[in-house]
Amino acid sequence: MATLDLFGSPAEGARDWLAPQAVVLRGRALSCADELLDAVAAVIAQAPLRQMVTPGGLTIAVASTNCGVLGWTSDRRGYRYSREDPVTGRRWPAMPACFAQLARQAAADAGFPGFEPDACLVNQYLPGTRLSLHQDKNERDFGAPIVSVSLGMAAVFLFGGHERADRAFKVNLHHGDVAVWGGADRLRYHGVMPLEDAPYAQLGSRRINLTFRKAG
Ligand code: MD3
Ligand code: FE
Repeated sequence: MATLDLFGSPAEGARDWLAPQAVVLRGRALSCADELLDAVAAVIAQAPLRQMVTPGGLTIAVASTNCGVLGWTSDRRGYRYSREDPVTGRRWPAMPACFAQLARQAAADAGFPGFEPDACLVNQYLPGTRLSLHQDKNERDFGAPIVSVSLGMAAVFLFGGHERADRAFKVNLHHGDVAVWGGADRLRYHGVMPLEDAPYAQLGSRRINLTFRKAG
């Protein structure tokens, strides 16, 4: 397997193209990371992190919540986007302004102007948590890109092809990195290797990933 960035944090400002329409903007969120983390805490206070269940009845290792008009949920009835948080019965917390601004600007930097996300999935990984290879296909319109922001502990991301069996390559994602992918690369398989425990300053032994989508 080819590996991008084997050694430590890459240079802030670097752009690592994984495919023609998939790029990692290194350190793109660093200048607003403290504000993002405060906003994450406020979202979690209103809509707690929870481990969802797959339609097949398996508990998902990643703990999740959402903000924005639409939130991604999974239960025995299936995967879907909903306006209400099934745990609280209320609407998901509003998307913080700093989230929307970063997602919009990062998408534009990567060649996707006009991205207006209506959904932000907040995923928490603890040491040992992994996310198996999957495609993101619960959204209505695959024309919009997806923007993902990594905070806290580093992770090894798996970037695959359009078939589950296609060879995946590894990409290290660090605190502050922002990944954007769309167009022909929107439906690639991807996942996250089991997280290693290397506590990160402000977050301790946690990784938080924000995934911005146009879902509705
Ligand atoms: C896909 N989350 O919630 S996003 C998910 O780190 C999800 O929490 C992961 O997959 C996470 O559905 C990964 C990061 C990402 C980055 C680049 C990609 C996904 C990508 C490029 C192509 C396809
Ligand atoms: Fe995904």
